[in-house]
Amino acid sequence: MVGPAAAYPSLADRPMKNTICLFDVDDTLTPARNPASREMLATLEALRQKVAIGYVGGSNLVKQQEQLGIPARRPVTDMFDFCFSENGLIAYRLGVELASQSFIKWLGEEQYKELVRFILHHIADLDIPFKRGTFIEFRNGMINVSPVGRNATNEEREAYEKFDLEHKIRETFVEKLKERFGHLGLTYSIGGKISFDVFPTGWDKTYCLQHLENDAKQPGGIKYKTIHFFGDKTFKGGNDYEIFTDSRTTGHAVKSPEDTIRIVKELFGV
Ligand code: M1P
Repeated sequence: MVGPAAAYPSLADRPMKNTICLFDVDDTLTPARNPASREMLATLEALRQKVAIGYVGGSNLVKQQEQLGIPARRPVTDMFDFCFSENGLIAYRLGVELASQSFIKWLGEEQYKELVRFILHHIADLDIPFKRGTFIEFRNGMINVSPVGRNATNEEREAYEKFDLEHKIRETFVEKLKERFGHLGLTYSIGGKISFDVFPTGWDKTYCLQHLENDAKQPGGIKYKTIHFFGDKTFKGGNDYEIFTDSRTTGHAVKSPEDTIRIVKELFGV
């Protein structure tokens, strides 16, 4: 999958055309916030000859391009049949964007401003070893909140994560938000190392499944009878939990990208 696009059978002509494999990104396809390996890219390419493939990530498309597209030297939207960024709030099928909703439209400007005011005050008062920049990242389907700031380097991310686990900074922060904004119907998901995602309840990774269900209703669309999902944060409270336990999917808990490759090879003989 490095360089120009390989040829794939059309979705209707894949040998297992009613099966799709959906992958989480961080620590499932790539090390967290780092590029995919050549072996992973080759495995995905081989798998795409047999079944439909897609990813469903909490992060935005820019980060998925960095982690998957750049190492393959291709647009990430060409590498998968389905690309679901921000849990599927940004969605592509065969490189074409599908209709999506927005967090800000759902919440409204006034309530959003109140939420931002509370978050930034809370972060300003936090006594943590260091702070960087971009404490709130505004995305289409969610906001991402980071006490240390999204501009932290890889080294700073590791250091912050250790501090956070020991001092429960994010956990306490989320409790306060739940207390203060319980009426808003928001979900807080600690999916990564330095931040947590905030989105309307129900807009977790299961959100992307509606795009697959809609596919069957389109002319020439496919009914996906078997949806394999691979993720590392499949435990309760992890951001893969809901889709992993959903009755529409067959869930696979993985420990690392190498583990994902092993399971895919065992299941599909690629
Ligand atoms: O994909 C998991 C998470 O990855 C990032 O988290 P962090 O920077 O804290 O490691 C974020 O993009 C987050 O939105 C996402 O859920």
